[in-house]
Amino acid sequence: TVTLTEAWNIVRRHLPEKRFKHTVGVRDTAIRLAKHYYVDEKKAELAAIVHDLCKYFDTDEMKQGLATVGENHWAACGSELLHAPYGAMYVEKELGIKDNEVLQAIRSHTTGRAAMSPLEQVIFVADYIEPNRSFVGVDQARKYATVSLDTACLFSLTNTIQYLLSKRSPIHPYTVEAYNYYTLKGE
Ligand code: DGI
Ligand code: FE
Ligand code: FE
Ligand code: FE
Repeated sequence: TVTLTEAWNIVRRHLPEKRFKHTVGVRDTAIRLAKHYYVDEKKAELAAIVHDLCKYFDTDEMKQGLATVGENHWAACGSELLHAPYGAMYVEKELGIKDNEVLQAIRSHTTGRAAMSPLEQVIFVADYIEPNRSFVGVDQARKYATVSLDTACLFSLTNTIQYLLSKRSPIHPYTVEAYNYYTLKGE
């Protein structure tokens, strides 16, 4: 498996400046949340560093890659979703990352999913609230992140679904399942 330093060097080569800065923000935020919620900091750091590695990969290449492992249901999706499941596949194969908890956190970082592990939640929330993010509601999301991971996830999912509805964009079933799960859990 790659060391954290090796992972950084690969990520630096793959990502443009802005996305690299975002990744630094996600790394710092993920480590902070991991400490706060007693999640493995090293796993959080590794997942954060590589989470967007495939963000600018070719859409067709990612679809084909996912289809080779039988994941054909991504065919209608764009790179904004594909980079997460494909990224998990890619870092396993190309970087030798074998830790399934880390791979799962990368896989679910965009859509979320029902019943995420604490590590998945840390990455999902860190991606949403890292310091370079500046959308309406981000301060609220940062506050919720200090309260509980479930609350922060539900807020992020609700906000994302509202945003997608306002654009008349499709909503991935995993996002809906995650929203339903954390809504029912909070009742
Ligand atoms: O890769 P990042 O920009 O750091 O963040 P991300 O992986 O969370 O991707 C965010 C983008 O993905 C944003 O444009 C919203 C979009 N997105 C999140 N959930 C869904 C979604 N798009 C669709 N179509 N469906 C979803 O469920
Ligand atoms: Fe991403
Ligand atoms: Fe995200
Ligand atoms: Fe990201």
